[in-house]
Amino acid sequence: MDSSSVFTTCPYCGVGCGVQLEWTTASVTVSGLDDHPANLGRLCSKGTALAETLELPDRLLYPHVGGRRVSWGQAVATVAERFRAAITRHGPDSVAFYVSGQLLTEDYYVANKLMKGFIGSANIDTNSRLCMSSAVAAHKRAFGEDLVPGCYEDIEQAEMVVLAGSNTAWCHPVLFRRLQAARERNPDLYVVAIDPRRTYTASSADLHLALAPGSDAVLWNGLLVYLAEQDAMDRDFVARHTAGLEAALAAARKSAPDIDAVAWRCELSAGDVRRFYQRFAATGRVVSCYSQGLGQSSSGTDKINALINCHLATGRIGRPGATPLSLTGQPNAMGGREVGGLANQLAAHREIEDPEARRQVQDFWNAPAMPQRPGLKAVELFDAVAGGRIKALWIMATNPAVSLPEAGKVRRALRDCFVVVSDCVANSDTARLADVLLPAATWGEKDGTVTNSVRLISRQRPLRPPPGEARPDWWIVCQVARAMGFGSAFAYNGPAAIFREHAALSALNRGRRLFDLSALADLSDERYERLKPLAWPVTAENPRGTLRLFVDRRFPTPDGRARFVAVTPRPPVHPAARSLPFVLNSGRVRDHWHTLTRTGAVPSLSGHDPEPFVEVNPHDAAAFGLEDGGLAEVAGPTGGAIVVRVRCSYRQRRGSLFVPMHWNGAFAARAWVNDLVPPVIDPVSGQPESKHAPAAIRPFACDWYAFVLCRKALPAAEIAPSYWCRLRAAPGIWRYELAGSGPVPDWERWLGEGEWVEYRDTRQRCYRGALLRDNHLEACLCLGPDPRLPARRPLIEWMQQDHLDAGQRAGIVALVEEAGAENTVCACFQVTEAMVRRALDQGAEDLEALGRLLGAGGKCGACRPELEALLRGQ
Ligand SMILES: Nc1nc2c(c(=O)[nH]1)N[C@H]1C(S)=C(S)[C@@H](COP(=O)(O)OP(=O)(O)OC[C@H]3O[C@@H](n4cnc5c(=O)[nH]c(N)nc54)[C@H](O)[C@@H]3O)O[C@H]1N2
Ligand SMILES: Nc1nc2c(c(=O)[nH]1)N[C@H]1C(S)=C(S)[C@@H](COP(=O)(O)OP(=O)(O)OC[C@H]3O[C@@H](n4cnc5c(=O)[nH]c(N)nc54)[C@H](O)[C@@H]3O)O[C@H]1N2
Ligand code: SF4
Ligand SMILES: [Mo]
Repeated sequence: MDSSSVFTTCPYCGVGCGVQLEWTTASVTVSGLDDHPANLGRLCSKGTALAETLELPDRLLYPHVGGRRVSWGQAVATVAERFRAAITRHGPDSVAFYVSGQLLTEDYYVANKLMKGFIGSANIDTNSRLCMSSAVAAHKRAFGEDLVPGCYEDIEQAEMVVLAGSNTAWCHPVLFRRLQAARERNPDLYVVAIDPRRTYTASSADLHLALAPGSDAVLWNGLLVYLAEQDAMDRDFVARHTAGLEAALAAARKSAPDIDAVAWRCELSAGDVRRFYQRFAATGRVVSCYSQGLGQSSSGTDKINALINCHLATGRIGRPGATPLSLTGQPNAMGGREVGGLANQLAAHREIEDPEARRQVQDFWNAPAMPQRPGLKAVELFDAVAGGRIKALWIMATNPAVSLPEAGKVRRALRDCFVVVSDCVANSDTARLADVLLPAATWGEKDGTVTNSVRLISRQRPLRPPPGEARPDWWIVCQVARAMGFGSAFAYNGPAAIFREHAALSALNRGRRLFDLSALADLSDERYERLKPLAWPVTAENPRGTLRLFVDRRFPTPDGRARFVAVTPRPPVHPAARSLPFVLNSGRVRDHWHTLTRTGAVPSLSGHDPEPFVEVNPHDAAAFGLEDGGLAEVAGPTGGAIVVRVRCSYRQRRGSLFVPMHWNGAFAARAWVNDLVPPVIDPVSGQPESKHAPAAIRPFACDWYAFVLCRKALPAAEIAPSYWCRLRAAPGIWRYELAGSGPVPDWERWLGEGEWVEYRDTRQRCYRGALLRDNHLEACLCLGPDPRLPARRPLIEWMQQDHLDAGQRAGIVALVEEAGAENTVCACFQVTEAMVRRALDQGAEDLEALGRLLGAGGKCGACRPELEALLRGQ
């Protein structure tokens, strides 16, 4: 049997783990790369399941125009023609690209070059606007450039780690495992989590500050005041290497004069606030990590600067174990920032507004045009699409019909614009609205580089050629550029050539900016192929890269000093109000990735959170007549409403709701959380306030509730228009959860003919049916008048068997056992919560025992925080 292996990088989060793929003609195995500096051999549940994403069921294989399959030549000509026509009639600003932090750096580089240098507009923005733009803006204000100073080793060397607005255990799991391992080695390492929800990250911390949503700036301002008052600042560092402390301190004093005021405004106990401040003041090596709980806010930039202020005040930057640390979301959000793929950047960390930068980049590209001013940022861009000002839009590797605020309006706007979509799946909510669909290669097929949270550039390498006529994104962009008449500037023979040009452009930064890859500008194809992970800057002086920035205490500002920013905290734009009494928060679950196009196809990842849900505090649930496991309608301020499953949990604050961002029209009836999020943005960064919308909730009662397990896809929207959702229960097996009012569906019509084994209890209005062919379970369904239905798991297992024995045959319809705690906790070994509880009842006392009995937690370890909580009886 032939076997081969390749070293590549995980396509999910910004931790940027190195992955080894080994394959034979029969199978592919995935493991963590031991010598990759990001993960040192570890992978989380999503990384571990990567082999299962190699066959995406809804893969887009061929170019389409107007719904019809066409050749690449025709598709490219159509795109070039429509873009050119719009530019000729309405000018370059009538077209736009909306791209993604999931493109590779080489893809991103050519897209940015085409839009800015050749079309001559800055209308190229990206989903990183929804994600990293407040961090970018805060870095620029504080350091003079978008720089993440630290490295992952800092977390291991710290004595205190603050996780601010970050659900690290689920969203950066391998980094979290590194932190937990460091805590095992050093029991004095103190962890503080700041999150209104008691996430598993928070419950694993030494101190959890469950602050009032949106109140972070007050907390950090209060810390700055405390540091000043306790004389805990590094006066020498402040005097020699910073500017602006007085103004920042004055603003902080106004909003957060003392601990009691902070406690009151943040709805925390004064004791907890004091504990946090005392620790911070007394600990030399502190790393403060931040993510979307700070960034996705109408004052996200200020919140991040308020945090950075405290590091500047104590000189805790550029030193081992002491740094602010932005945790990047997507695998290559950082690479996109390097190439300048945002509407307010030019290229290579240079600014559009700077005439010298414009001239230099134009000369370097030998470009015919150059934008003179910034372009439209994501939310404004889609406003311009809705208003008819954008005539042609090209969307690459992102799903804005789901992920942008006021997503219903985005979907309507896309219907009226000429829309090109490059994607690897055919049925995303955005792809379904495209005029031209371009099949993109994806992970496992793509060749190029990505940069993780800590500036570490790693290679993505292909394991096989793309299927059908799918092509890499850089190739697609270059084809269109050529068809538009810009051939000579886009005549690359592969990603290595693009990377060299990107590195050569960055060399113009020498002496001005820290982003500099000049030592890689002459990288041969062969060395590019073998490139090992390394962190920029990569220069003649530091040819192996640079782990930590600001070691010399110099910042890339005109006077070399870092800047304090005076922050006056602002509350969220739309507070909860009488008609919308809840604060709606949104974010991620452990095993899913964004809009489900990849992980929604993977059975082992779908069992952890099988359905769209709203997490509610049990007191609120009781007050609003909501039942755990029932359905609820959640409504937002823009008229949108969704229907999702109720999950009662004390992890949720009273007055707050949490809905995951993942579910959408391709997987559920009405579960777009962004239909409830108004398009409110941070005035500095343009990042939306995705974590805060006012909302109302009420029970959504149905006459019947059902689940169906079957082998073919069902037209669920026709069967149960008010509530349906689909997921992969096992390879080749779909699970549908459905509910409706009025007459129950005619199942035979939908599921087909065969031997139906049935059980009816007309008094209880219960129905169980199983469709057998040759004693092989084809489909089964359970229906009843209330949401509590029998367990799905035994049926899923029986469906995977070739034949049923007599006991199982009888068992199908007699299933009465109620589904309890059926969701998986451990994805690697498919261990459910119920199985863990049974093991605990049988005397398992610690993680080792659970591992021995069930395997749980023994492989990737992403479920350990949940297992630990169950062990603690939570
Ligand atoms: N499993 C998984 N991992 C992922 C992703 C994924 O889709 N799935 N996506 C990746 C991407 S692109 C990103 S950007 C990152 C995001 O990573 P994170 O930012 O860690 O994840 P989120 O769930 O978006 O939000 C983090 C937390 O912010 C909290 N929060 C809400 N409001 C506030 C507030 O006012 N103050 C504070 N302090 N906290 C608040 C929420 O309760 C939530 O627990 O995850 C990356 N990793
Ligand atoms: N309410 C709310 N909204 C949010 C957030 C939130 O926390 N709350 N988080 C925001 C954040 S931080 C982010 S990052 C966004 C993410 O939101 P999106 O970017 O919209 O989500 P994805 O599902 O990652 O979309 C990626 C698309 O690219 C496709 N794709 C995968 N690989 C390739 C490839 O190689 N080439 C091409 N051309 N296509 C490919 C996938 O099939 C998918 O359709 O959502 C944002 N929206
Ligand atoms: S932590 Fe998980 S999802 Fe993130 S890069 Fe590593 S393996 Fe991939
Ligand atoms: Mo993100």
